[in-house]
Amino acid sequence: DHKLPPSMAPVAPRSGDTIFANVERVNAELFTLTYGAIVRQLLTDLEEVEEVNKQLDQMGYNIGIRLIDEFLAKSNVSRCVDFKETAEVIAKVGFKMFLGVTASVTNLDADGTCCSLILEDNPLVDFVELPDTCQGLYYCNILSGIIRGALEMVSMKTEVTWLRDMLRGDDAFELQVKLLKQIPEEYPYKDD
Ligand code: MYR
Repeated sequence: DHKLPPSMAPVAPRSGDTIFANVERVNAELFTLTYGAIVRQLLTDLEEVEEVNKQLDQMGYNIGIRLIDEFLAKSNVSRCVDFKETAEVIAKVGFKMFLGVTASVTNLDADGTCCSLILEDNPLVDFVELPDTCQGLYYCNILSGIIRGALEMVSMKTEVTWLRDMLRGDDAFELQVKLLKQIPEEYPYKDD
């Protein structure tokens, strides 16, 4: 099998951790390693890296359409007035809630329907190094799927694309989120 899995290294404990900070960190590490194991398994099971990208995106979509309920319940955010505000909510509240980091919103286009989320810190890729055989893999494709799925449940059809990826040698992770159309009737707050 020529497709090697992402390599991972064990993590040294950090001195000064309180018990609770430590428990949280260990859970974050378990999450990161579990995600790595999923990607590794997909690489083993599927023939093409392109198929792995598709599968990760689909898994993310399926998570996103469920995660939105938890997000709306926990965050108490009210409906966003425009797409830029939606992007800010994802970057500052959504990422914080589910990934423990925030992103910044940049490159909003003139009609306000396309922007970038920049992640400088991405816990999904801690300990990950891609071998040359994985060129073309979008390791974090689950994230783009989650965003696409979550936004679809609040009436926004989007296209979410990786523009930069640190595992490919870029200086940050950049996700482009493009609003394709709004479908109000799918918004879960409708009274029926
Ligand atoms: C609105 O416009 O009505 C508010 C919609 C906010 C949508 C926020 C979606 C959050 C998705 C969480 C992404 C987490 C990625 C790990």
